[in-house]
Amino acid sequence: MMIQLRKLDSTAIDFQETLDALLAFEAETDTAIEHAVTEIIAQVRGRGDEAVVEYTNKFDRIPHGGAPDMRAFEIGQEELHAALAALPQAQREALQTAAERIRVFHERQKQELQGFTYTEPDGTVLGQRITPLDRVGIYVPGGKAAYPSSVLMNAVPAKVAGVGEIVMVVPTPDGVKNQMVLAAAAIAGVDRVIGIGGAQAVAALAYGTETIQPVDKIVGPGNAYVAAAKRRVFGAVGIDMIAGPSEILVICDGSTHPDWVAMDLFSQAEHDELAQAILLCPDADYIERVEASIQKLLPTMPRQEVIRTSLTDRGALVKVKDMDEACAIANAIAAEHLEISAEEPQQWADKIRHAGAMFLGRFSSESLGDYCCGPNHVLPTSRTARFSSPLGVYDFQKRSSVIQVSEAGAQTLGKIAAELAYGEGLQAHARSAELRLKNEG
Ligand code: HSO
Ligand code: ZN
Repeated sequence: MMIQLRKLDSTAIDFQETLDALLAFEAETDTAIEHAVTEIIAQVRGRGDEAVVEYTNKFDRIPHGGAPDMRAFEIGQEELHAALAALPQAQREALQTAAERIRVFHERQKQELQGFTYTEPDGTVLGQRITPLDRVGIYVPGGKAAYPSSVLMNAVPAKVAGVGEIVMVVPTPDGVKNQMVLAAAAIAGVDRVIGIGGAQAVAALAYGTETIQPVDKIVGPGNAYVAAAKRRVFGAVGIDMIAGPSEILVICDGSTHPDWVAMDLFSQAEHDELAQAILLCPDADYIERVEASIQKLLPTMPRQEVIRTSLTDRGALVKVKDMDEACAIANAIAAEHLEISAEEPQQWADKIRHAGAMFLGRFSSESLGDYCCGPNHVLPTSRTARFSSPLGVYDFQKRSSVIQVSEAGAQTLGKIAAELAYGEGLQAHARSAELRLKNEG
């Protein structure tokens, strides 16, 4: 069956309107889900492990009458390492190499994130200290969307940041454990893995139970229940982001093999019916060739139905005036992934300001970045690259200001502070500063 592709021309009068409609994406807030999640969180806060065990037995259909208590969900280090040892060698080595490359990249990131201090002439010392979070929870979805690569992308930066304890939760629907996910946890050095999921796992991580210490931040993707739970517990703990469907925007000058571009578009479309894959190109003939490649290659893809829906509902092949216009449109879209598949990509990359990750040149397929280049694949989606960044070491650290005022500094700063404090009507602030002035006391 031929696929009907959306073809747009940037010179059409309704182009902007069509593009805006195509980009609009808002995760629906389903009130039934909100209610269910509120109840689950309340139960876990009130009854701790007992509630977590009940929900897990029920929602994950734990076999043999369900688990009696939380201990049954614990997945110990021996089991993680056994899973790693049992992987086919090629898979184990790929996972290990990917982890090492991700680690190297994030070590670099850490070097960029140093604290500082400076001393003023009167001896006052000011600075900023960076410290890792004590405890982090990583949510890993169960079933089909359980990506071992995402375990590495979440856990490795936390480890590099120096997080004290990394606790991973992963549901085991029907009691089935994803061995590659466990192996990835072993490689990344996750401290504890618990086979629970859903809103009950998020609540347990956020508020703690008899057997789970509360964490300081919860990261990782999940279904609508998990997303709703993360939103609800935010404030009691930090969260990373609520990730939307994957997106790829390819800018091509027409010099790349059209099959390559078609497959790059597929690579994100295959994630999800709601994923978005868009091509921007100044060459109309080339767009025809990419379309032909899409028609030719789609029937060969195991996930062709997902790809078909994604491309038909949210995809587009866009004829632009020139590469400059392509860059301007790319900035407006602020895609999660931007490929610049062009002869001399750097000149165009210099014009890009908003993109989660940029893939420059025709050899940089986005899929390489998903797995093993080193930079993180957890990226801002739904146009949030305008104001947010890839997941990184900095997400597992926080900053503290450090202030050590000298006696001389207290004289000059004390007068300024008192002046402002009186202005705000805050007497105690003013007096606290003034008591340190030499002629007061
Ligand atoms: N492209 C996804 C990440 C991923 N891809 C995991 C393959 N596995 C994030 O948008
Ligand atoms: Zn992907």
